[in-house]
Amino acid sequence: PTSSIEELKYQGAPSGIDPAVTKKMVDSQGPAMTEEEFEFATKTYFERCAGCHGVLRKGATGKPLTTDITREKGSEYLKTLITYGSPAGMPNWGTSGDFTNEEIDILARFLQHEPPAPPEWGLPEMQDSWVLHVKPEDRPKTKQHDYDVENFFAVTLRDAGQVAIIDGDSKDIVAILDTGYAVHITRPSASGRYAFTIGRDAKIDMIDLYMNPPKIVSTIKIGLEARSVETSKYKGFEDKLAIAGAYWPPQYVIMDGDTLEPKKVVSTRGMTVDTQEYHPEPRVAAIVASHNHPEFIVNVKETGKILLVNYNDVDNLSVTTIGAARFLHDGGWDSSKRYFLTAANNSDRIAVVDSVDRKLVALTEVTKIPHPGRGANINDPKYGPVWVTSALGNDNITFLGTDPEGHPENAWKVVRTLKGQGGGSLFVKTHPKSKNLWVDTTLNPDPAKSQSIAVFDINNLDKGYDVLPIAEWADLGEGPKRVVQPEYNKAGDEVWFSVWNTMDEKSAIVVVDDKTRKLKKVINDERIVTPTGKFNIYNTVNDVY
Ligand code: DHE
Repeated sequence: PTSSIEELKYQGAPSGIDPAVTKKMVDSQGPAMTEEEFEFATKTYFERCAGCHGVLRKGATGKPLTTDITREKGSEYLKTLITYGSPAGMPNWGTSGDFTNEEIDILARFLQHEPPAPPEWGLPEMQDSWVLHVKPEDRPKTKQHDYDVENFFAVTLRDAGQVAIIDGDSKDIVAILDTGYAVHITRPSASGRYAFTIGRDAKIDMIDLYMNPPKIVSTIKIGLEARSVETSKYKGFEDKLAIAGAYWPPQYVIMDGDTLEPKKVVSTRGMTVDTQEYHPEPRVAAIVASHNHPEFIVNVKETGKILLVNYNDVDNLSVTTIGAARFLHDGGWDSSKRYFLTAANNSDRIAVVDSVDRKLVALTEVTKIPHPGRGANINDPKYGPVWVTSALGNDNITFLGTDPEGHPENAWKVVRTLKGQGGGSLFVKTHPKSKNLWVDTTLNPDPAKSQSIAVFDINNLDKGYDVLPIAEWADLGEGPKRVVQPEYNKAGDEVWFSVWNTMDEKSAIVVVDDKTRKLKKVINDERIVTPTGKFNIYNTVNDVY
């Protein structure tokens, strides 16, 4: 099956970059344009096109649109392509009614001018943006409330630009905090005391979960657009450092773990892994903290390289560069936390990195557009320890053997493929104490699938799945109500789902009893607006999934 519109819109979500900050360049070599037209096109390009074609139009999920190509193709060709789309995946922006003919004409001319570049964002800009609201010495010495912070959930309220801190035991909303634009993920510090939230606008908020109620103690903007943040977890470095990766400018920054003071900014611009051509915009995707060395593992999307950034001596930074495949996106650990498995989603491969020996051990072929989130680790009754991913492009749920010692014949091979409800899946989840494997189908065009969840019995995988109507259980009324991202509580006996509705409709979080698979609680407080990712502190710190 070809990609659905939902899938394309997912990869092409609006950028966090404010078009007003770009350098305007109506150059004489492109077709005539007014300043207003150029401004309109710049804004529209960031909102609709940059996610796939890149800010500098060098191409990523979408084809390159540099002026050497676009001028040769000319206005008529570009207008037709934008209007009708292409079988290769370009949406039909004209016939869908998204853009008028006049707007398409402006965009076609705009693409024949040099791209307006957003500014760089180095240490001085980061330092200027950095606000230490509460200094470490002014923070409480002990926890100021009776909640168990390890069972807190940091919940992304995407379109509200907020994070909700919800207590997993009582289901109380302990705090709602204003964070970045279209806020994306939260990762806790190794002690579990601090939660670091990053917005698509590259703003990081550091939340002190010991305060009553939890508060933001430091804020920094590490670029113009970003998706990932992580903290140091290696023994002796707990809570010492944080790292964030940016989409624009393409770079990562290492910060002080107590204050977010920026220490070292490193560009990811460079050569692609395969053709070894220069790429000016290799965005930083997932980052995980190694448990085996004082290292951050950094996925660089467009160059297809995985960097092992050793933070033992930040002034003499040593980086191991592992060649994998394009375009690296998300991933997680195997159950032993030695091997990092990550999706190269345009190569339809899973790259496996040995974090002890610092090398690539496999580049396993899977089916169309793997999207694991952090993946799910299961002890397969037949194949032993395996790591599981679902996919955007088809209904396969793919199991990779992860036990080179106990089951060497299965290691890094696809040992089992299950059929799920359909494509458009974003996340899978299980827990070491659970017998369930949960698979969402958030972006499936069929509402019956996007609003429900498939659950497999790990001890009887061939039996197929049951479907739980999560959105129906939430009983919210109108709207798309997509069910997204299963997440366990600390005890591993409850699983939480977001029912992600639009901004003007009601959303909720649905809590399911893991043993009985029955509804346990609907958290439908009106402050829960557009919930998506949920990060249980204990499970995220300890990489339990
Ligand atoms: Fe995400 C993780 C990038 C759209 C929800 N997302 C990630 C990571 C990256 C990423 C690089 C890994 C971070 C890490 O582990 O360090 N996401 C992107 C995109 O580029 C993309 C495709 C489009 C965009 O422009 O942002 C995108 N993501 C989305 C959504 O539309 C989702 C579904 C809803 C939302 O909140 O925006 C979404 N992404 C998530 C979630 C995670 C995530 C919930 C963390 C999953 C986990 O369990 O760790």
